[in-house]
Amino acid sequence: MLRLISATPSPYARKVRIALAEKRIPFELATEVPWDSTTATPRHNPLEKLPVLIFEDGSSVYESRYILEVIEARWPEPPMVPADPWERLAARKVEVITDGICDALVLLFWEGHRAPEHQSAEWIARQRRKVDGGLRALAETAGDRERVVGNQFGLADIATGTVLRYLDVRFPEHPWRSEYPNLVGLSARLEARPSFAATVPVPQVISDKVV
Ligand SMILES: N[C@@H](CCC(=O)N[C@@H](CS)C(=O)NCC(=O)O)C(=O)O
Repeated sequence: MLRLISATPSPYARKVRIALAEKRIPFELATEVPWDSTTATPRHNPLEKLPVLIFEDGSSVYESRYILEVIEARWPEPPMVPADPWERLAARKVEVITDGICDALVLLFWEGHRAPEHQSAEWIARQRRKVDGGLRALAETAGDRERVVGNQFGLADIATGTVLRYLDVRFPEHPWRSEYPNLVGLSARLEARPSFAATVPVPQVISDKVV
């Protein structure tokens, strides 16, 4: 059986879990803390990051965007990526934005773990600009439509829904709900789907010293 190395708060892993659930692909969920030395992640990904999708023959793929492409190629139904080439590019652009927001949020999360005297105000401001710029772009792209891109649920909805819920988990003080009411409605609709409800992110305890 397929195995997915995942972490409960990870927005990257959640994208993959949702795609697998939407396509009804059975898999074994291996929940790990990627920051702890006990994780099996480095045995399957030289970059030491999860998610990692491990096939029956022991081979693996990593990097959430790439994993989603592999899943789409192997299990095309129901499609998560639009058939129309321009819509497909638009959906992938949304994923570029949401992954960029997540990357900046992860950097902010770790900067917040440093002693206050070692934190860089400039670095924090730089990452916050990326988060806010990305959210603004998402809100503009989504508008008030039912789906972020096109008329069918898919990659752009998965990418948008996962970054918004991750914000709630790690940065509950972020004012995205008051700033972007259209994203609030979108997030609520997405979280009502069974694939989202089954993968609600929760924080993990990290035992190792990371920064
Ligand atoms: N670009 C990667 C990001 C994955 C990522 O940063 N995963 C985190 C957990 S949410 C991780 O495993 N971090 C461990 C590390 O960077 O050493 C993806 O989309 O898969």
